[in-house]
Amino acid sequence: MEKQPDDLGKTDVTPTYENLYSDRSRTMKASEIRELLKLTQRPEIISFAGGLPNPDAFPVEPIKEIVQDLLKSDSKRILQYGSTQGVPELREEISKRLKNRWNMDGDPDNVLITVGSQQGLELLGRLFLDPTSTIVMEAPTYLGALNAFAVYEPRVSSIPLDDHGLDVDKLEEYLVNLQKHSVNLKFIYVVPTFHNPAGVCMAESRRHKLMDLSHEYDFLIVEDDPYGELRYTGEPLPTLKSLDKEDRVIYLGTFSKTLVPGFRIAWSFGPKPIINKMEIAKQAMDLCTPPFTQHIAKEYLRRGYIDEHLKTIISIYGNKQRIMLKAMDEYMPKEHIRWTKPEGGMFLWATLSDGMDSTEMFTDAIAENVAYVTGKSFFADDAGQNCMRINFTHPGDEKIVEGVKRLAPVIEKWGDKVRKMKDDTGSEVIQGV
Ligand code: PMP
Ligand code: G9A
Repeated sequence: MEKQPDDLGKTDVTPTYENLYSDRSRTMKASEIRELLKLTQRPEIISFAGGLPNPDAFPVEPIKEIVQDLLKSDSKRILQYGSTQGVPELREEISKRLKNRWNMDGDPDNVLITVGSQQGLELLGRLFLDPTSTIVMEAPTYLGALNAFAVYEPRVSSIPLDDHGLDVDKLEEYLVNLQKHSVNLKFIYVVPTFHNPAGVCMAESRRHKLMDLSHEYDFLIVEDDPYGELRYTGEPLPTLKSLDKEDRVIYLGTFSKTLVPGFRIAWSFGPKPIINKMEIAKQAMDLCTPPFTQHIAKEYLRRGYIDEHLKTIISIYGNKQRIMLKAMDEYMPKEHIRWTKPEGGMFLWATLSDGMDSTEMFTDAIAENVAYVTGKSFFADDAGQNCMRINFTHPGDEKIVEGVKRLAPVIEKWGDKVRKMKDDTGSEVIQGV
């Protein structure tokens, strides 16, 4: 029977609104990680997917203490609107910490507080990118950055990385070529320390070379560093920003991985003219980052709690990484898979044999109640089908072992299948990176 309009004249035909959306909105893409988070909330699934901190390690007691104190002493301020650039005392604490801990020169006016560093990425896209712009990203790269920039439709050139980070020689070849074609490069986006998704660090010599290239070829560098504090072994490396003598680096830091992501407090630290312009763009976006969580974060730093907390999570995450690496070693079919062994961060990056496809395998993995992020999500083009990202910080220790045990037979099954196909056709299946 045909549906009749109800009393208000509405029918139950759902409108699509498609003809109303802007051209810009058509370039928006759902984030695979955000979509997976919905799926992996099912309790039976062991998720190696999201880059989530472990909630058992959240510093609940010190936060409770600070919230109570602040509500008593400063409620009129912490519950009010704040300035767009961010709470001055928090900017002060952050600039001091960047100087003392990482030798990065600057003052509170080099700092803009943002709603997560994800907002820093969005603001940079908004400020710098047009459809005629060219940017360089690593391959693979952080998928949230790909999505943030894609809305502005830049041309993305991907330069591969290896176990020592971005291949700066390949970058140089690319830059020489770019100059021949008079292309103006806006910026290069890099995650040099405990890369997301690859886990690797850019070697120190490469960091120096990248800074030299930025000078020679005149481009900006966006250094995204959510994981730099999470080192389990090895020696610290200098941030690019600390090597920056020409104000070319915009450094993005965040409390999401080192304190709690629910505060949504992060910072952009860069040249004052760029920080000012980002502030203006942010005024139209959200007026200000919530002062409430900014004040809690400020107090957390002032009371000196952060270093103790870092010690705790470094010990927990380092242990989880060892458990993961041991389980991988014990259960994974090594003829079909190899993986990175990072000195910190939150991820392993696994590469499967040529011809295997982590997207095809995904349904089988979910049937076994285990999840990861497919490799192709981290590339601007169609590369990475035979890769996957595996997080080790979020699951409980026993779940890590159990999850690897569930994933290993799925990989074995698909690996054997692809090998048989190659044997039957007598040919190599070429695919992916
Ligand atoms: N950049 C990178 C490389 C990340 O891994 C993340 C979070 N996974 C972000 C930015 C965004 O972090 P947040 O918005 O929580 O600060
Ligand atoms: O989207 C999120 O929840 C943040 C995590 C990012 C990632 O998994 O890389």
